[in-house]
Amino acid sequence: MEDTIAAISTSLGVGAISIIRLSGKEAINIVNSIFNQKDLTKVKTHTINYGFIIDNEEEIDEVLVSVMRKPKTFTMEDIVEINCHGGIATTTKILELVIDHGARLAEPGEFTKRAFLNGRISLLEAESVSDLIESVSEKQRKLAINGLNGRLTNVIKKIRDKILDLIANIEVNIDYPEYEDAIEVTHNYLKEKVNKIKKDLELLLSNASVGKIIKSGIDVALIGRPNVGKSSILNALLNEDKAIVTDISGTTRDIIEAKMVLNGITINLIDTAGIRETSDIVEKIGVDKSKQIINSADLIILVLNNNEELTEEDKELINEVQEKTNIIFVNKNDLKTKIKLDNKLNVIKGNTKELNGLEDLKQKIIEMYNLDKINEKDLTYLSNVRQITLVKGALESITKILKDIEKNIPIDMLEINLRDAFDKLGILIGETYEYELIDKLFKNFCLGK
Ligand SMILES: Nc1nc2c(ncn2[C@@H]2O[C@H](COP(=O)(O)OP(=O)(O)OP(=O)(O)O)[C@@H](O)[C@H]2O)c(=O)[nH]1
Ligand SMILES: [Mg+2]
Repeated sequence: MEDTIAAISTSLGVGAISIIRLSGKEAINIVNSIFNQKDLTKVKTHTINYGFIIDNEEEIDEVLVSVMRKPKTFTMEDIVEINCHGGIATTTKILELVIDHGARLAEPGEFTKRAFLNGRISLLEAESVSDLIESVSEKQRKLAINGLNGRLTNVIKKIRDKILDLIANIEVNIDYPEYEDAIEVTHNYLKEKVNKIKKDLELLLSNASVGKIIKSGIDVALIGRPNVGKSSILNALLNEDKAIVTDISGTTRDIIEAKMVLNGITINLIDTAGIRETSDIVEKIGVDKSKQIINSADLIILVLNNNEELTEEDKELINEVQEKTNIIFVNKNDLKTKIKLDNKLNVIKGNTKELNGLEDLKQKIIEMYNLDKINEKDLTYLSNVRQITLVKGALESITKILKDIEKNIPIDMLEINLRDAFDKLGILIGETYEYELIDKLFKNFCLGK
């Protein structure tokens, strides 16, 4: 934190402008020593200054230099940004110069890490910065900006305050039993309050699955025997010839992935090798991969052939996917119906020759995931595994308290679980943290941010 750090903050390539950013005590002095127009140590804060970057006598580039003194900056340290002409040669030359003059090359995410460590943003907000940079869709962008404006942090802080209130009241009861103004924390009182906290946490978790969908999309796998038309369905959904289609069983050997968008949500389509017993080594590897995908995908579309009777393999697959979120698509309904299915199964029929049933298939996905109801105005969603795990942990502790209340366990013994929930939510927003963990978290950021 003592070093002055520097990095190229724009993406490195050909472009009109690039920005080299410095943060730290020496930021202004360092840039001043390679700037020829005026004394940057004397300029007002938050000003843009025209001049040339020089290396001894040689002019390197004509630039605009933003000088921002602490504390009203992103990192709460002095920040200088050099706007130079874009392109690899000029930008790297200027970066080399500031490093020669005393700056250290920043690690990925180090600017944001400093913003967090100096108390300018919470950990959730910091994570949103990287989400924002990585956003490719409008919904992802909105999710990230809602994290950045502190909305989610505030929701968590409010829940923490409720827990802290309870802890404080219990402590007062224990330490000052004679104090009459204090709220008497009874089992019933505690039960009511803890139940409310439980509901808050549950709501966060149920919203989290929506956050995940917005961020990473839904993994949808096409599974089935060879030749039933999985690749044809992939192509029809995408409206392009992405996968090879032939009438030879075992055409698809490897996983084929493609993206489509439904109601603004990314659908990661996965076409797989047809599942059957085979002695062909390459095909067998593909079949094994298909079986793994059944377990890892969010949604399985099991494809059956309308023109054939059910085989043992079909039956096994039908059984297997019942335990997963699934849709059964009976393909080739342009041909004579030979398949006989249990009426209880919920199926969609169609074919890829006349493009029949494919809109129904899309509609079904929209319904299953409520994609038409995702409300981006109020997106306070937990958006990664770290966040979800901590909220789950807090919920576990809170649920334990409710069980202990039923067992009539003395109030002062319940406090430990309240504290545990409080701590977990503290780690979530970064109020308490381990340095190593923070280091790891910020390493995922891009350079210069
Ligand atoms: N009549 C008819 N034929 C279809 C339909 N869909 C696919 N086919 C044909 O069925 C054959 C197999 O199609 P694919 O899409 O390659 O089948 P697959 O399930 O990907 O097969 P593997 O990759 O071997 O597992 C091809 O000859 C397609 O033209 C359909 O809806 N109706
Ligand atoms: Mg195929």
